[in-house]
Amino acid sequence: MTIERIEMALLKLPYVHFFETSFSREYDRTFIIARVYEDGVCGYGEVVAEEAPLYSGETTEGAWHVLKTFFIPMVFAEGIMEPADYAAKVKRFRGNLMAKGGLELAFWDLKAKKAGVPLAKLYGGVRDEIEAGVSCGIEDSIPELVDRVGAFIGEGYRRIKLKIKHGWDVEACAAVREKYPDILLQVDANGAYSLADKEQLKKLDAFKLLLVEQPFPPYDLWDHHKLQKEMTTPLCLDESILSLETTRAAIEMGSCRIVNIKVGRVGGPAEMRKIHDYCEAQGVPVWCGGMLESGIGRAHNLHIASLPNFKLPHDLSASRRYYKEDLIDPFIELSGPGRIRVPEGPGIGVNPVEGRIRRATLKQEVFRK
Ligand code: OSB
Ligand code: MG
Repeated sequence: MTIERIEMALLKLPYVHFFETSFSREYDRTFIIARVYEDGVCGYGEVVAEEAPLYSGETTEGAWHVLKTFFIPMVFAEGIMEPADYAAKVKRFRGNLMAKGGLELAFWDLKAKKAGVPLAKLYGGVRDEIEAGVSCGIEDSIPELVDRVGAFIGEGYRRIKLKIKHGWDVEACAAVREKYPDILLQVDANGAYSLADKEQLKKLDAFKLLLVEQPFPPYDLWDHHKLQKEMTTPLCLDESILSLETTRAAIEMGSCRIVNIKVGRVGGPAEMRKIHDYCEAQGVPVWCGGMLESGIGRAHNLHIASLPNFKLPHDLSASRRYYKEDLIDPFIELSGPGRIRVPEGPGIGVNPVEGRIRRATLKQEVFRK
């Protein structure tokens, strides 16, 4: 058997509610779905690069280019069929981790479907339900934020993450904490601050936060160390965690005490696994971050979050928190207060709906040997 064909599609889906972070307000999500076919079986992956290089240096069009020009031709030229083989060989190319990771995910889905087992089983997952969480963007006003948090709590979410930036940090935390003294609460700055803001950030220690995520830009590991020394709340890194090596540097330096793992940001499941195992050995808990994925990428994340060291609640919410018409059947839903079941079918365990994918498609291309 060989890989018969690989398809890429560029999709755009509108959000049910805009999503604002320290760098932008977005109303829709543009992303790539990769499909790998072997013997009539199709593996699905999602490339989490965004349209603009704000969260990371990657973009959807850049990812499309490197997949089309380098990674997909490599798969055909070298007869690659196994995800581990793909991960080892694609490493010769620098960077472009989201592009690499999206295609590797498709290989994993394919492998699990051919074996007739859910991906969680292939990965060695240890739980059939994961702890959900919701990431709340910046709103027009604090009362609107508090209302929105209340609505999510009403739906059953138990862990809330607030996006913060200059002018939307202490006040936002204070308002949410006052109304909800007991919820699990954390914040994410997406690198908006610098060490000059140390005294402002230290005020966040007053709000019993689970963690403060990525206060400084991705490469400022040493400044994160300096801040962590002076804060009681654990720092957690997201954008800085790009490989096992950057994770090791961050932990050895004391730049964070918790790690956010996004499978796309680190270049795919093989690297995700190395980071997971290293953190576990160090006693550092990890949790699964999200990139507002469609149901395809989110189903992948559910399987990943079933691994043993994914110990804190995740940025994994139900389909309808993100999209009116998610791409999968059935939709992802809360299975109990603050929980989501890991899908039980083969592979990602949810069914992508081709008609919905087609309706959201901006462009598409098919590749063969
Ligand atoms: O920093 O965690 C982040 C979404 C896009 C880019 C970066 C981030 C996020 C989120 C959304 O916080 C989490 C989710 O998918 O629910
Ligand atoms: Mg983050």
